[in-house]
This record gives sequence, structure tokens and C-alpha cells, in this order.
Amino acid sequence: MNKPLPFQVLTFIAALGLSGAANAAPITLFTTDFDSTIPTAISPGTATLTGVQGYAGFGPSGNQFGGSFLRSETANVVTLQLNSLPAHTAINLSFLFAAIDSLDGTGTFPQGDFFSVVVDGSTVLNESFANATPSQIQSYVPPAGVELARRVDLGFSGPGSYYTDSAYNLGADPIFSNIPHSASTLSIQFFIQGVGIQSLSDESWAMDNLTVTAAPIPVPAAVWLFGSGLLGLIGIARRKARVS
Ligand SMILES: [Ca+2]
Ligand SMILES: [Ca+2]
Ligand SMILES: [Ca+2]
Repeated sequence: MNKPLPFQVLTFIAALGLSGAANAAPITLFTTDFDSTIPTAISPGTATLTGVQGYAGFGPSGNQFGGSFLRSETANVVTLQLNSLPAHTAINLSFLFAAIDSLDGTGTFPQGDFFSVVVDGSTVLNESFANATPSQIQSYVPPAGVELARRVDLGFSGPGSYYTDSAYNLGADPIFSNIPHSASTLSIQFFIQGVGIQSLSDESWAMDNLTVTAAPIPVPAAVWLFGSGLLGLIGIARRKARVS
């Protein structure tokens, strides 16, 4: 009469299989609020941690500008390099973006200000941002929920004139979700490309709350079959126990 032990063992094994199959929550690969230090995974170039000034409080609950952020001049590249990543099939990128002062959109000062995000050499975003005048052309059209503030004074140079500012929750743009990626290393570059750099007192950009998550490898159907097979065995064992 040793049926309780196998039943418990089988139940335990089946539970392991089922919990594994249900474990589809994203894995956090990297996250920082830029409030204390620049993480070693980031090569900032000339970008520095700077108080967020008037950007404080913009953003959805739990993901708002605050403390300090990483502020860059144009023509500087900020690189995030992650290594030894767990198995995954896609990544999600989340960050707040500050378009600071007189960024010139698809303009001529000197060649327009296009913000780019490049993942392992592939361009995910390359759009212009315009702050200086209402007549400038901004190529970036934010999906619903992405724009937090547009052409208002949030600090830095200004106020007013050419020095209005804008804020975006770029992580809410679907283009940053489910980016196919499975390599064990990940390199993400952020920059406003520039020929003829303009100074920080003229225009700049910044990011806050940078987070990278990954979709884990889906549990193969075989595991489901294995788990359901075990449940079947448990049923047989219980029926046999009742018969005997
Ligand atoms: Ca911050
Ligand atoms: Ca410019
Ligand atoms: Ca400003």
C-alpha cells in the first residue's frame, strides 16, 4: 500500500512541468533610472548624468522622469552593451526620451536632428524631432500615449523662443516591443547623428528609466504533452488504487 508516495511524486513532477509552461513573464535584462551612476554596461561618450529639471513627473505611474537622466549632445553615441544573456527570442526596449531645446526636425541647422536607435546594427528608429518653431517638420509621429509634452519650457536653455522642450515615453511605441533577437550579446546605440555639432546650450537629448526585457524561450509542446501524460498516469494510478 505505497500509493500515496508515487501519487505525490507524480503530482510534484506534473506541477513542475505546468509551472514551467506558465512561466512566460518577460525577463529583465537591464534596467536603470540614471539617478546615481552610469551603469558600466553603458558607454556614454560625452553624455553625463544631469538633473531632469522641468521634466520631473512626466510619464505614466511608475515610469516618470525624476532625479537625474543621461543627457547627450548631438553627434555623440550612447551604447548599451549586454553580454551572457539567457536564452530568449525577442527583446523589448523601454525608455523616456527628452527632446531638449532647439532641435531642428527635418531641417537645415545644419542637417536636421534625427534620433536613432540601432539594435545590433539594425536601425529600429530614425526619426527627426523638432522643437525650435511650430513650422519645423518633425518626422516622428507618436502613437497614442507616447507624447508627454510638446514644445513647452521644461528647463535647460530658454525659456521660450527657440528653446522649448518635448517629452516622450518612447517605450510605449510598439516598434520597441518584440524586436526579434536571440543572440547571447546585445548592443544598442542611441544617438542624434550630426555633421556640425551644436552645443549643449543650444540643443540636446536625454533618456531616463532605460529598461530592456526579453521574451523567454516558449516551453515546447513536448513539455505540455509530458505534463498531461503524467496527469493521465495519476488518474490511472488513483483508479487502480480504488479498484484494489
Ligand atoms: Ca532618473
Ligand atoms: Ca540642430
Ligand atoms: Ca528648454
